[in-house]
Amino acid sequence: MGRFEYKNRNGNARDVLELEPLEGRVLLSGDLLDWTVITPLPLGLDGVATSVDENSELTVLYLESNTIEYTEADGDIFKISFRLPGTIAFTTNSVDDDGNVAGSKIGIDIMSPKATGSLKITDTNDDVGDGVINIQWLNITGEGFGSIKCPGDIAVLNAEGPLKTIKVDGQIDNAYVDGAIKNIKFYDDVNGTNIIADSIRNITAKGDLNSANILTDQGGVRSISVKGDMLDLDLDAAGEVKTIKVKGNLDGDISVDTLLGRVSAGGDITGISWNVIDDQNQGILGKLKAKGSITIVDLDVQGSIKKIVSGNSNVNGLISGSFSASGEMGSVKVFGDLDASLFSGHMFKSISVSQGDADNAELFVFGMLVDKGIIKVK
Ligand SMILES: [Ca+2]
Ligand SMILES: [Ca+2]
Repeated sequence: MGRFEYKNRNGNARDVLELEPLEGRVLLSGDLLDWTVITPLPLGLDGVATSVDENSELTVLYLESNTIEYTEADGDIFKISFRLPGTIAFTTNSVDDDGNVAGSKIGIDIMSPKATGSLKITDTNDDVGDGVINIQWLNITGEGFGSIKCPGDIAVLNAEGPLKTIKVDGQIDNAYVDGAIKNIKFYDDVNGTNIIADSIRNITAKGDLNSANILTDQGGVRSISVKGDMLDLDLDAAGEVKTIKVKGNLDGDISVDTLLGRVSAGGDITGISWNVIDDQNQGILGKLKAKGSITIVDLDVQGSIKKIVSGNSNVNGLISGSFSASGEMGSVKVFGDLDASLFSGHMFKSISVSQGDADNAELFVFGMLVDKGIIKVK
């Protein structure tokens, strides 16, 4: 059985059985009894903690500088540097004989009184280990944080305030941010991530970004840019989503308030349910464009659809499913078959089909089936 070890903020070691310190802060990992809890001193104004207490039998690590080395079980040695006003604490399941942080799991707690500062983790040796750090949690309490750079995976990221930049080589399984996120950047393929924040400015992925659940509950998302595929997306934004740009295929469900600006894919676009919600019927789907086909079971805009394009003069791309605008349906351009049911509460502006036919298409205005004669089939 493990034990809890802790240190007061003032640096005085306390008896391990006393769980109520007179002052200061105690870190406990209650559900992981075999973990050693390391609580370094708060940093001075120069960002440097000052002392190492050797007098205690407790395994307590005090930071001598704003950088520590962390050795992972697979041999990786990471340099963890931070720059911030505030305090940082490391919790790990192992500390070696020299008092260095080691192990296969690490948890990081940051107490940040200002929304600035940075945490940067770098692999110091490419020849040992897999280069991936395995962070169990990154908790940020306080008014927010600046930038985080992590060559690996973060199981849980919790932040009480806004975050400026998060860059990860691996993935974040769960991010709960009680504030806005400015930038999230994934450098490798991601398969499974939950991100909940007030709003997000930019999400970029250098590879695939699959099985992403993205929820913004106070605002929207300005841009999502994915170099690979974005499959099994669940995007729910309480505000505008201006741009979604996917180089490969895009598949998933999308629900936004008032505006879905431009959505484009270099391959196919598929989905079950897409919604632009606006009680005033003033919502807008700006442009939906796939180089391949667009198949959405039910796309519903409370407002107008400006433009839908599938395929191009070199690639056939059909449109199928149900596309509904309570207002005007602008331009629908299909380089392939138009197999969809199109609904408009106002009027259709232009529908053109080339490289295919409209034999299976249906048009409805005010819920009434209307003649397909307005479709220009070339
Ligand atoms: Ca390494
Ligand atoms: Ca590793």
